[in-house]
Amino acid sequence: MSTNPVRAALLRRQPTIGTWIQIPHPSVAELLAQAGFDWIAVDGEHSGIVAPQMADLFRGMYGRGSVPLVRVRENDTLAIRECLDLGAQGVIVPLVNNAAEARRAVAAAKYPPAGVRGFCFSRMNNYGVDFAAYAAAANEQTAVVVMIESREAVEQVDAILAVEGVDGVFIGPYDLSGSYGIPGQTTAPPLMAARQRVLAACAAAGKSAGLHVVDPRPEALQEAVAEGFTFIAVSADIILLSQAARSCLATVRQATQRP
Ligand code: 3PY
Ligand code: MG
Repeated sequence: MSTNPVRAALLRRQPTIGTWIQIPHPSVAELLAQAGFDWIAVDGEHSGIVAPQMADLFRGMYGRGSVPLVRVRENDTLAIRECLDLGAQGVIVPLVNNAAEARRAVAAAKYPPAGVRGFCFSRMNNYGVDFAAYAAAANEQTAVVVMIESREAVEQVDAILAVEGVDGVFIGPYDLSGSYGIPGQTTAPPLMAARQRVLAACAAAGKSAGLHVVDPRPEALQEAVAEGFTFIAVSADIILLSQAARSCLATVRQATQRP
């Protein structure tokens, strides 16, 4: 198993820039990997993408330099194991509220004795050809990032970060805004205060802070970097496509309406 540069960067609090896939076609993975993202997360929670499609998306990234990650369907041992067996080099686990839930996520991603991941022959170890090498390296090379998406998670962030094997936390701004009773108001003062709380906890724990910048306005991306986030997800395939299409169309419509 090759070294996972994303996990190495997480542990050193160095920046990595990723993006998000919700469209289950390998061309999307090829296009985004070619664009040069450090990592690409396949969204298993909100897209309907299923396991065989994930494997094809990883194949699209293969050889193009982007590390394949998955935002797993839920904090569940089978959901996490399945994605790793298909070749994900790390998991982003949604809706982790406290240390016990963080420990459950880490355990699912690590082989015994550190965790409860089951051994098998599958895509991640070249169908068993590289069984021994993968089994020896996987716990060190597999990234585990847990999502902070609730008020409870913000309050418990120090305990979550103290869990061994949590390489970083990643704020889901929309669920977080919903948890504060202001869905969609992702930059309202309580949300910005929550971000600062999470950033300070990460600095104290020496672990990485991540943010999904869903609407990729340049100012929002610059602000995320300036605040201190290092694990940054830039938008998602559906949004990048939608925004580019609307923007080009608006330009042409405007041009064609000139007298
Ligand atoms: C959220 O904003 O809740 C997310 O999960 C973004 O990935
Ligand atoms: Mg969410």
